[in-house]
Amino acid sequence: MGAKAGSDIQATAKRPIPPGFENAHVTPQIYAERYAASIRDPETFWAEEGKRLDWIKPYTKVKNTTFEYGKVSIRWYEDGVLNVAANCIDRHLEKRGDQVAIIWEPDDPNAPERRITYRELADKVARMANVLKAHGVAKGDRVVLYLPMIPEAAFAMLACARIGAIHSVVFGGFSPDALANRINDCDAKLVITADTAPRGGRRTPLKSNTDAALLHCDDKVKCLVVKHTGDQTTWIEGRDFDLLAEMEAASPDCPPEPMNAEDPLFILYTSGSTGKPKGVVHTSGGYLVYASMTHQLTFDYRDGDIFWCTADVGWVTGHSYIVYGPLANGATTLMFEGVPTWPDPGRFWAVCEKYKVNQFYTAPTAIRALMGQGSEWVEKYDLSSLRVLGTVGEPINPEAWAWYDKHVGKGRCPIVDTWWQTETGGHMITSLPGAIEAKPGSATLPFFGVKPVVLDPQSGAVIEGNGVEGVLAIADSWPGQMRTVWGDHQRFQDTYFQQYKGYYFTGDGCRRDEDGYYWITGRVDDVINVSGHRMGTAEIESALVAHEKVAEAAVVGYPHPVKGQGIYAYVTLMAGVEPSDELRKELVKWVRQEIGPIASPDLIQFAPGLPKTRSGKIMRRILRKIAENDYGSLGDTSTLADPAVVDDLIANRMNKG
Ligand code: 6R9
Repeated sequence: MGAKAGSDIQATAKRPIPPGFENAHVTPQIYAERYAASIRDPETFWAEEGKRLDWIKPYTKVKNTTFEYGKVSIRWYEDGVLNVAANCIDRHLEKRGDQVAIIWEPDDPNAPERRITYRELADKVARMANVLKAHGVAKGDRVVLYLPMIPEAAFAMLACARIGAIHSVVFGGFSPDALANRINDCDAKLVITADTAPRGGRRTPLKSNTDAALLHCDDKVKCLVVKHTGDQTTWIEGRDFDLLAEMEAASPDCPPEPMNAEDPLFILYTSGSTGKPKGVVHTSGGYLVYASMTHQLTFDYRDGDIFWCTADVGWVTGHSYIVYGPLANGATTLMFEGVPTWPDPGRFWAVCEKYKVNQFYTAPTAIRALMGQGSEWVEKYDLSSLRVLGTVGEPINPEAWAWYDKHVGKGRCPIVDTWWQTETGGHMITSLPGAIEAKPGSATLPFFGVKPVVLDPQSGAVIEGNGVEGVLAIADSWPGQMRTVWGDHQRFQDTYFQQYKGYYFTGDGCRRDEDGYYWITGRVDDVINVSGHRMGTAEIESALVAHEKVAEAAVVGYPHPVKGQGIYAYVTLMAGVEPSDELRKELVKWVRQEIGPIASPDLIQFAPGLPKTRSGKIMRRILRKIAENDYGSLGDTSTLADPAVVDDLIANRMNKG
């Protein structure tokens, strides 16, 4: 990919902002003025925004950041002292103690829902915090959460924040091995899990997965178990403890620990282009300022609104827009345990109707899956409460956008397409309901304080002007930025600041159209985006080669109608092993066990050889083209050690259109 001249990039039409947003938090004029101010003088801008939080000791310094490779350091509000849980709970009690903070909708539509007020939230979180303390968890210790989508997941995050412990949530779909790796990487003292996690009528055995994981961890790691479904589990006396029972017995009084703005709040593991997931570290002050501000402005959140983000708390979207952003703003946040298509494809809309949801935030993959089931599932429900719709995780194709707009939003709800990453903490490029006109498929314009730049992928030179294409980087820091990779600051610098000196490199390609709108074109590294989830191809490859029958593996993405990208694996077997459909199934099962169901290959092609350069590097470009069924344009194959392997790969390709 190189820089392109403007002429071949068409500017699509903007959709006018629907009526009713004249008094939005951000209007076109406010956006223009405040955005300019945020770039001109970030110090003053963020000094003001920092006041949205309650500080135990106010900051006097605001921004102290450098992107200089070798010296990368990011500090915001660095002499301020606060407590994140106090900001999400205590400060709301006087005004809205009886307001519902969390609505919980269970997987089973016939089971009772839960409504937790801010006062009840305060009680639960303090009790859980005291239980953690009683088990020896102190400020700075790591706690891993491996939980269903239940309010206890939010309580646990906030309980950690209250005592200054650092949480690391591991998505319930990850395998015991993946869980063990994360527990060990951050050296966690304790794991909080549940007996089983119901989803779509099935149950994931979280506790037995945890048992399996803990076999690979230090004996000292304790396990607190939420008895959620009542399913039977094994129990190891002295290691396993009944969390809900201990909370009952604990004191409801737990003073919040004063934390420096730069003390870590959480670690969240994310896939990169190398095999080992990175522990992305977010800290307390800047992260919460940014999560709170983006939640309020991107969704035009107002007091009394019911906000629903359908993500899992195991991903950053759940952290920032189910828990921290909404609760910092005193919002009512909906937490859903189920899936969009169970018991039927009307479930999302039934939930919207039931709770009169005002803002609804989901992923394009869910929209595509529901679109495929027909609009009659939407039409059955009263969706008149909806005001703003959002998407996140991957580019949204214009067909899915149009369907979402017409059938869900009835043409009266702005759609915000929010581009951001685990690393960025909150929205970076997004439309704003009352201020930025949408274009279907474009994330539109930068949020306050964000300075995107398009770089030439080869030279790294900044490409100025509109109607251009390149890789997306950010020129200066913002408060929600990750601070480091847990235990490996060098890796942090190498991953994000080495290739393009002086910039934060996002790993995404993008174009900026004639109107200055940003269009994310997808990852430019070996990361693929499957149903809005990031997967490192290297991770799947190392799982495959760990199988005794596999000699070599290469994994690439290919276009998938629902998932966005599917996982295509080329596998070379050990000498003497015969390829078979049975072996394909065995390998899929193997990867599910090693990493988790989200990493299951969609297509496996057995290949006698992989295309390699003479120096032995696998030529992924060629494998990608074949997986995309686009082998007519393989480009230069002259550097291949053995060009004949390509013919075999094409003849036996699995995706025939
Ligand atoms: C929040 C989240 C980040 C990667 C990112 C990009 C892709 C996210 C997008 C989008 C196009 C959007 N991505 N939002 N691409 N339009 N609105 O998803 O974090 O899991 O870390 O993934 O997802 O490729 O680099 P994360």
